[in-house]
Amino acid sequence: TTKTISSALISVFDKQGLEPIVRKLHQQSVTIYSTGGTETFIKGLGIPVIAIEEVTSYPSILGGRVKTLHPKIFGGILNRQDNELDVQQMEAFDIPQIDLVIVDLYPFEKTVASGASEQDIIEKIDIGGISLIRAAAKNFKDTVIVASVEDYSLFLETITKNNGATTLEERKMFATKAFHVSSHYDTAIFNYFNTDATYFKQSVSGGQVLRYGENPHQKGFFFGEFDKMFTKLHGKELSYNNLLDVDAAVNLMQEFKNDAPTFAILKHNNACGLATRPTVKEAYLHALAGDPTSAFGGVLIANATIDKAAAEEINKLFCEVVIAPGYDADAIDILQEKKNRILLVQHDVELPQQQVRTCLNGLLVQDKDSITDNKAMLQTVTVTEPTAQEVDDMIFASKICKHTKSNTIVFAKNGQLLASGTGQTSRVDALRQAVEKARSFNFDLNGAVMASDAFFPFPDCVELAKHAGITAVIQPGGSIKDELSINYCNENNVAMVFTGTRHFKH
Ligand code: 93A
Repeated sequence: TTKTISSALISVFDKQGLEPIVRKLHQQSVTIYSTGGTETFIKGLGIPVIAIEEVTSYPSILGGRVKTLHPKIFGGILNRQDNELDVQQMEAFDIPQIDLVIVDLYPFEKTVASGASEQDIIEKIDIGGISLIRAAAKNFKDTVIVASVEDYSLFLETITKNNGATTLEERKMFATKAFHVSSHYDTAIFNYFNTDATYFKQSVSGGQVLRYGENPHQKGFFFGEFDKMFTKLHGKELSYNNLLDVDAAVNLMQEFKNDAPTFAILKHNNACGLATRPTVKEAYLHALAGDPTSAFGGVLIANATIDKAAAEEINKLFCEVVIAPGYDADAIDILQEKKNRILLVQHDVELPQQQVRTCLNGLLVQDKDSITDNKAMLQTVTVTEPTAQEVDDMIFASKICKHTKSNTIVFAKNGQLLASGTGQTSRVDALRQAVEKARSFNFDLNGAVMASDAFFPFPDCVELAKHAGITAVIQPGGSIKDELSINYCNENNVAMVFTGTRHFKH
């Protein structure tokens, strides 16, 4: 699988950096074929080079639009050396073998960025070069492709190390890089053409044009297979914000999948109500009680079939979306009464295990936070032990915490979210917000538990919590000042457990 390079086709727009490669190839007695400008450049170095026109017996025509696009060139690149018929045809048609292709494409993006005219930009759509790249990359078993100036030094290193040869592995690696170049190039061309959303709609398979983005002045698109995850029974088209809430809701409810009937209400991607109860109706009512003000216009999700009794209650609320694994027929009748309300049946589909978002001029990719806090991982760090009910509530609260924007503090009691502080710049602010909210809805926090998505840097949080009535606290631990929070809890008969796992969500 190691192949020595005997011949090369070089066609580059930017001649910079080419000299050492050409010299190296010449040193290794490689036959070099080349196009117009590149040929002149190589000749200028005093190195023998064969003009492409000599191979094709055809001049470069149409102002250079057609120069390498010829069966003798593509035959030389694409032939399979282990295929008898290919070998025969190479001979019959007098096609020269081409072992190496070096291409640097017309600078399409640069030309667009320079504000050039449409005509100039169109001329910079490289056809022959991109075809050479694709052909050589496709035939990586026999051919080496260097598709970018950026790979010159790697290529030089490779052939120097191997004394003019390449391994199959190396050729495949160069092919992979080449397809990256070609796909990026075509994407740039597509983006240049794709100036209006109507065209986008017709041309991008799987891309769904949304009415707008997060705000009416922003365009928005969804790429995904929504219908694989949900059956939409009723309602208007989902908006960008609906989709974000549905995503948050589905991920949150995943945590309660195997629990008793659980109902959550979300606003701006955070749970404002969540409860576990023996029936869906009760779960809904206790979720609603968590924050009936925020629930208005919310996204609702249940982990169990919505029956008529639950539907009758839900119907009293103005809400955007209802998600459940199923609905009783009479429940659907009720929930369909509001024309716009979106009803989704959620199918049991695995979600991706990685998350992607734009960052600066690139992307951030990470594994999903797949750790769900459970009883086995709790380590009691106080003299006071939490009660069995507190342990249940702490796990419950911590699961909500994980799906709420940081900094987060969650209060819960008897399988009900009482209040949370969400997306605050300080933990103590999140806590104050949660206390304030709980009080405004007349919740008695005595005997409630507190969950925190990250450790307490100071003991002020446990102090405030204690004063509010909290009797047990769950948090990751790991602050250098943990001891201060632990001491305070010990002096004030508050139980505290560490999970060892932080759950930031930004
Ligand atoms: O106009 S093209 O699309 N037609 C072709 O047949 C062709 N073959 C190579 N452009 C073509 N190329 C491109 O020419 C290469 O990708 C490279 O960017 C450039 C090198 O031209 P020259 O060697 O004349 O400077």
